[in-house]
Amino acid sequence: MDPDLKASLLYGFKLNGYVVLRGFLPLDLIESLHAQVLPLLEGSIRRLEKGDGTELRGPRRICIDLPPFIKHLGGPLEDPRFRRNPVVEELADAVLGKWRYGVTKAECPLPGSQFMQWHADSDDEYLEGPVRTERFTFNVPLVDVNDTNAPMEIVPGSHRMHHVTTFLIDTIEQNHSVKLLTRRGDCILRDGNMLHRGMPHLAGPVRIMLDQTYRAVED
Ligand SMILES: O=C(O)CCC(=O)C(=O)O
Repeated sequence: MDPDLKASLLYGFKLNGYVVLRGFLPLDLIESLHAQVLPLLEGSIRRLEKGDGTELRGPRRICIDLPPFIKHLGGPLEDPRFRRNPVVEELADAVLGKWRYGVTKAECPLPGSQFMQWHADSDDEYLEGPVRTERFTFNVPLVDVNDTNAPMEIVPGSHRMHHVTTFLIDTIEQNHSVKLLTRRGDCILRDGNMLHRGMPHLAGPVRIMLDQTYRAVED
């Protein structure tokens, strides 16, 4: 990767806890990923309609665990530009040092889904150590994301503290949050410890967003 671009991306990531990579993946790849995930989502919706809520992260928020499908279907979801993107992995090396692959999911808030609670993707064990980037998430939105179809909202800089009293965020005078509005091909890299939440889906296509996470490996 160009060293100036790398330095700029790493600086943005360190400062804010995230960077948006504009026009990072080609449209034909995004379209083929969407064509592969849509029938999986339709299956999940049918299961939900029959009363199976096991894929729900919240009301009308489906989260599909992709590896079992990738194992059997292969296809675009196996494309190294998503699963093992060399630019993403070069940045993961710089941020995490030694790492392993984490989850591979599709986050799909359906029409009618509401605000999630603010949260960080960290567990109790993380709270016992120093604040550090332990989860590095590569997000690939498969549709254009605007104000109405459930953008992710984040609090820049919030990756630099532990989150144990997150509920207090609703008591402060102003929260300088940012909605991540993206066009197809734009991707996001974020520190899992940064506060974020899904916003309501009010109109437009279902917001399908892929996650490929990387986890730091402690020596
Ligand atoms: O779907 C979203 O916008 C939020 C996803 C989320 O909260 C997460 O990946 O932890």
